[in-house]
Amino acid sequence: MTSCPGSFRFVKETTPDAIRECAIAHLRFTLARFPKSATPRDWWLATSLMARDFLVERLLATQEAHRASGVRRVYYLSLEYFLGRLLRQNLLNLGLWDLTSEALRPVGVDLEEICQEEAEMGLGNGGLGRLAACFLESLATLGLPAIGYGIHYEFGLFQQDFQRGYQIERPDDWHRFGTPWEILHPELSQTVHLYGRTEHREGGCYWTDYRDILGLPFDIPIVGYGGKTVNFLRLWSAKSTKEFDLEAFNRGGYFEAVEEKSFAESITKVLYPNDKTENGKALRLVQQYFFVACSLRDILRRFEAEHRDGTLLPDKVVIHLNDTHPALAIVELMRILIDEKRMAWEKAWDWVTRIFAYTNHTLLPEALETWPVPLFHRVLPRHLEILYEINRRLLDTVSETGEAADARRRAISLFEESHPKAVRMAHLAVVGSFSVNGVSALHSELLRSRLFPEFAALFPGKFRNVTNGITPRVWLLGANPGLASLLTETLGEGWITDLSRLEGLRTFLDDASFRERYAAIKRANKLRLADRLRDWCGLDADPNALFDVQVKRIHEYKRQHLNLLHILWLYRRILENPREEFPPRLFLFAGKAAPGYDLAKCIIKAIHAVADRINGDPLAFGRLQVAFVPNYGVWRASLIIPAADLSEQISTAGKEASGTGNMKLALNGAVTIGTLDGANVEIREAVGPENIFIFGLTAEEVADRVQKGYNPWEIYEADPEIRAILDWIGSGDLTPGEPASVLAPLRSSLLEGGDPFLVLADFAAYLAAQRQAERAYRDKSRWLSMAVQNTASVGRFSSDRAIREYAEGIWRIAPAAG
Ligand code: 26Q
Repeated sequence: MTSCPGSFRFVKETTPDAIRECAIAHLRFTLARFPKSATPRDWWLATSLMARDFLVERLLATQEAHRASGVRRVYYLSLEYFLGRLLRQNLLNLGLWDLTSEALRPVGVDLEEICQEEAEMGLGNGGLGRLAACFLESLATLGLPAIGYGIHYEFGLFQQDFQRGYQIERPDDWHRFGTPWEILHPELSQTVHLYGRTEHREGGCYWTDYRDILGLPFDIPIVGYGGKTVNFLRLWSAKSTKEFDLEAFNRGGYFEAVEEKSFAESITKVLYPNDKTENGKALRLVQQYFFVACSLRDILRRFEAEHRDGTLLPDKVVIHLNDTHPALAIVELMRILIDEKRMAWEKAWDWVTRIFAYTNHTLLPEALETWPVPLFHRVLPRHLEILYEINRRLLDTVSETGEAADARRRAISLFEESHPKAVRMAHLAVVGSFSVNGVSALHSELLRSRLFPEFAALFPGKFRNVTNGITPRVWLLGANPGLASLLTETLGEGWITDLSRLEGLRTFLDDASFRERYAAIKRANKLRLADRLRDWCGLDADPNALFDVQVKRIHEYKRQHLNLLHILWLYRRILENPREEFPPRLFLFAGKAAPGYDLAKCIIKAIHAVADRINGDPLAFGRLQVAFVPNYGVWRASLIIPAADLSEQISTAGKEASGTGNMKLALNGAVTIGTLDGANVEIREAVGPENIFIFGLTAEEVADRVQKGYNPWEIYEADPEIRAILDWIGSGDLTPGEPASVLAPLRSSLLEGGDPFLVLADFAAYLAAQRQAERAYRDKSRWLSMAVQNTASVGRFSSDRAIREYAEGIWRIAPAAG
């Protein structure tokens, strides 16, 4: 690291003394604190500011190099980034972790401990947001020119508490005391329009009577491993253009004057939870447009500053849409090119469809975004006109006449013929992009065959697969330092940036000393987690138990309730046959339920009820434990995942687009029990069928079963074990002191509700797979081999591999100097 001359506040060299001096300078001059009275939080902040000096220095160098060479860049547009805590990861990537740790020791500060002071940046719901964070990290590590755009939510995903086993949501006030990681750039503010009406005159179109909103950008530096490239994530915060409507105020309209400000600031107030009940909400549309409009203006401003020749736009700019959430960008760029740049429709559309690429993250029909046309018309009148024109031209491509042609037009239309009519954002994203990809081989195949068959026929070259990945710097180097050290000692440090090198571990499969160390690391990770579990849920975890882990958002399709039925099956086995021997197990759950998703919340309550019963039953002591870790996020994930033995990936086949938790767990040596869904299919190929427990219906069989009329009652009637378990859940026995009906919705969703996710259909196969896992775990040496095989085989699930595929196959961008 080079020096930063000119001010004593900046680190001059990367020695512990210089680092400590810099942190102390920040303590003094930025925070106005004496070292002797500094709190752990002060030290965290001062250390972060020290790290930030390094980041900023490299940020300026990288950005200047990219600007000067006029590189082609990718702009990643996502409504979500689940970054977690940044101090630890930034220091690791800068190569300063050990030095900083050493630097702070003489002043009595423990670096690991002060890292706990940081609030997580939880600006995401789950997989999609965390994927965006892993992708930004890989882009920087690979030295690729990329800028992320997102929203500076005042409140991230809600904080989760439990009261008597019920989920309680609290606001996530992550920004209350500010954050050292963001750099405000008021000079780069943008103004965007909303509402109003259109006027067509003099051959042009004018959007008038709109309201103005100001977008203020906050930049978060994103450092790649090795500290060379520092890209950034630009997050927009909405503000009123006028602090105060003076005219309204002078008329005596104090509240009207304040209303404007309060409306503007509501736009980026809160991250929407991934929730059916939130679908179609007006403020979410405003949020999406605000975000897209600010980002596009910023992209065009930068392009115009870097290039004199305006026709280079499609050569220098590629914009990636992380799901349909930012797909309004397609219409907004059309509007800018046509109305503001006065370009002809055909040319504008040619440019747009050379600039955008789209990733789909879901096949679930209820998760596909649509907007009611009346709402769309009110918020974005001009954009609706443009949508109609895109659609007219799209439908014209179906040249035939007759009923079949009408059906095809209805199938591809950007408008759903519902009441009221609705805009289909996925269709817009498909027609407006040159590339459409799914996130696992199976998912991409189903996109072509089930979700977009007409488009796949119309644009056969557009559809591709890029299987998701995870960054090894966070999910191995950061989360599992013990295993990371063993890998480095065994293979050298090359694995950190080339995860396929883990294959080299195969040579050590029979090496006694390696095996011993691998096993000892897993045990240490279990002890580390057991320590935390006392705090998080008051559980005294048995470190000798098999740690059986299901950590992810709570959703019916992910089938946490299938896991729960198995737990009750095991518990019944203990009650009926208290002497039977089997390996002790700890079942761990974590994950948030969307606030309006009643059945998901009922599943949480059911898991708590079962946990209370089992953990308090002396008969289960030493054999079964159940815990639900509250408030799952990146940090808790990084403590749970390295301690896991068994990874539950049990979604209904055909429903989970990819999953990324499955990759994190396998990398850390957990064996998967799972369905042939999402990336599990590819994980099986990688680790081999003998190192994974696959069970249940395939996606095709699921579709078949449903099409032939699946009836869960038949299973209930035929299987006394299932009947006993479901009736137990419905009986009220598990929730003493509460109404008997508390868990009834769970039972009835599986029977009267028709069991839409085929939990009962897969139960027998799941039990059989669990028995296999149990047998394998009894043989400690066999299990250890399976765990090592998993770590050795999943290198291809690095986000570096995924990003290379995007960069070469879709974005056509290359590493740049700087
Ligand atoms: C939509 C409308 C209104 C409000 C919220 C939303 C919304 C928000 C977030 C809809 C969906 C999401 C997030 C989806 C998500 O996380 N999908 C997951 O993406 C991962 C990365 O590709 C996959 O691995 C998972 O399989 C997929 O479920």
